[in-house]
Amino acid sequence: MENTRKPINTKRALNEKCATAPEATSQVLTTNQGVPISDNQHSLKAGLRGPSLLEDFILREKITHFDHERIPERIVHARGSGAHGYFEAYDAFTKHTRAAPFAEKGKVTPVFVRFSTVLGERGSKDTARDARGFAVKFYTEEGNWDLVGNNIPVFFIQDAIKFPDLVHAAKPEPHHGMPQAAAAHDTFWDFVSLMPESTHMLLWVMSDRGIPRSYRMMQGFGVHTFRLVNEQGASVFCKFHWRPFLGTHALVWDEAVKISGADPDFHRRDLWEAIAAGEFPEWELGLQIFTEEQAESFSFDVLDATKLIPEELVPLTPVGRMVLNRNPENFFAETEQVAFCAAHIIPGIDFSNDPLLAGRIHSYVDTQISRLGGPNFHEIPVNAPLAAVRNNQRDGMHRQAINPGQVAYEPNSLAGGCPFQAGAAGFASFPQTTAEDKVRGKPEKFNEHYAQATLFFNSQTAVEKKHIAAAFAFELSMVAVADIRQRMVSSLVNVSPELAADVAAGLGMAVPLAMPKVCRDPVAPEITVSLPLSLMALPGECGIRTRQVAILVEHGVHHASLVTLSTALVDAGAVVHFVGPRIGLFTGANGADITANKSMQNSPSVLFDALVLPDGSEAIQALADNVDTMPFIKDAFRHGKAILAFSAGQELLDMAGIEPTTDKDKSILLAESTDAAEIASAFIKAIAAHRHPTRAKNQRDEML
Ligand code: HDD
Repeated sequence: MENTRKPINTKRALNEKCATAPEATSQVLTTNQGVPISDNQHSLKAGLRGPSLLEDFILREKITHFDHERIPERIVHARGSGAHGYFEAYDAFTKHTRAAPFAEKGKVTPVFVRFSTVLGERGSKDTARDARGFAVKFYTEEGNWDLVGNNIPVFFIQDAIKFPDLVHAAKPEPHHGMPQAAAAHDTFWDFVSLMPESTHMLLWVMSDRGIPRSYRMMQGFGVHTFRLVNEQGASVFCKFHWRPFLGTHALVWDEAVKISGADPDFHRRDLWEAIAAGEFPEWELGLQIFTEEQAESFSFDVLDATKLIPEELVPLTPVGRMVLNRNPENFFAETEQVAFCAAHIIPGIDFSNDPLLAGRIHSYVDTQISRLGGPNFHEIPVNAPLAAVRNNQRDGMHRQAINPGQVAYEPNSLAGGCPFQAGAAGFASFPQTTAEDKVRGKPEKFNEHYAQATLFFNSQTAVEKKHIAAAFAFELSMVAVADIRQRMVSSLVNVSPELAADVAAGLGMAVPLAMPKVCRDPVAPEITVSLPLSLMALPGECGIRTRQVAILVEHGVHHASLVTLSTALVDAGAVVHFVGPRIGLFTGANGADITANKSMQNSPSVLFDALVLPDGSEAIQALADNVDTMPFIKDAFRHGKAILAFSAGQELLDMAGIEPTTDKDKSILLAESTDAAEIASAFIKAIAAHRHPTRAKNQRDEML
């Protein structure tokens, strides 16, 4: 049967029929049977003070539907945010794949993307230290292709059989249901300290990558080695990388913790507001293409998902860009009901023998059956392919398609043999030769657990190393059982004695002996440093589009300088907020009004990327008297943000104990209010540098 449903981005007839959008006019309220409802405020009673009646079908329908509104949340990645968009191929990439999105230059394929944290429940905070899911559904004319990846290119375990144990250890502990959205507890560290293959991914999660600034500012990775297969049936191996055009940026830990209180929806809001404002996030898709022969020569096994391929060995080939340009219309219908499945591939893409991937191919379809209530989840609009669906699968819970006719089998003659097998035009698995015994085991290279963890650590800048050590020390400080801490630090000795010493110092313990290694005779790694693994080592200028700038205001501010500065910031793409002791109108020194759209209570400085302290002595006096002002300024400083202080505003810096710019730190700028136009470009540059972790030595700390 032909799938007659309309494309995913058009309004469906059913939706239009049921539309009750706020802007709808002349539409009466009805029951789910379409019966107009005269009174939605009172249940049916026998007399005004009498008992409610069982016959009130309107009340019962409404309450029954409400009782069943919640569906099971995802077992992992429950907390997420999604958006629609498209992928555009830079060029035809048919040399290596017949996959539809890469068929020709400029080809556009619709996508739906869902970003997520892994551990927290559906209502948990966005800024937990965690890996982030990065799942992309491509609606191609050859069916849906789901690239279900993370913002980290490696995984904790090598074999899917360990996944339930990993997740049980990491999720809230089963006896008391704590902690929420955090790996900082005994069972997680017990498990990973007994599972040295986790070490490489631990390094990534403890690095700044575990606390991204924004979903729009993270990389994405397909993680596994996949195959690309071309029209002639020739195959190469491939790894998928998404790179954000806004750069890859992180929060600092204290900031992340405070944001989770100030705005638990921080990443969801950021994504939604950027798209709503027309600031569409973009990523470039780069592929690492390599042959089986090359793979054989590497010091690691490309089927081991705890290993990456350094870009020095196989550089990225850019093949296209992805743009997210439309927010969902309904969170539940789209973001919650979207069902990603690692099994969803299309002709031109195939699996490798990665044993982690093999388990995923089973797991995702299986989980959707219970999460979305049956085997027909592919009919939910956000999951429905644009490609026609024609087969003999029938019935089941929540079936939407009305399949006409007598025939639901193949082969048949009664329906003229339709639908018939596509033959060479259809999906055919790559005919990889297999001729080995069935075993439960793994190749020797899988036993090497530390070389790439060391590579990652050694590739970081001093600040990043410090953050990694601090994150390990923090997480392990939350572990009650000393033996677990000891075992984990003994594993870190194998990564780097420097790291182990820092973590041990942070925990007030001696550095233990190195944990014995499983792999006695490792192959020497090809490289010892890979700069793309660091967020800070390579220079990158990504501008200030969508960066949030707080300008403190009070009665008596110097109005003209703020107008000049904010105009320059907005022209450069930043979002400027006037933040007062309350929202609403303030009168500037010249009598002109300025409206605060945020208050220091509803929006503390952790929600902004940069801070401006205004001129105007009356305003500065009032701000100095306000209990919220010093924490606002001190946090902005502590979190390495660009700060600009005009004339009298510099007194607030003094009061906060912050000394102005030194050679080391070009991010605390002082200016006369008359120089607002001149200082704007230096301030924009300082904001574009994202964070300034190296503050002056005589201040609170050398590296933040
Ligand atoms: Fe998974 C969800 C990513 C290993 C089983 N996974 C899920 C999501 C992402 C990933 C991004 C959320 C998709 C969404 O937004 O709806 N998972 C990964 C990556 C892995 C990985 C990058 C390793 C490379 N996962 C993995 C294994 C298994 C699963 C080994 C099981 C054997 N993952 C699931 C799941 C989930 C899931 C239980 C929960 C909800 C869902 O699938 O739809 O089936």
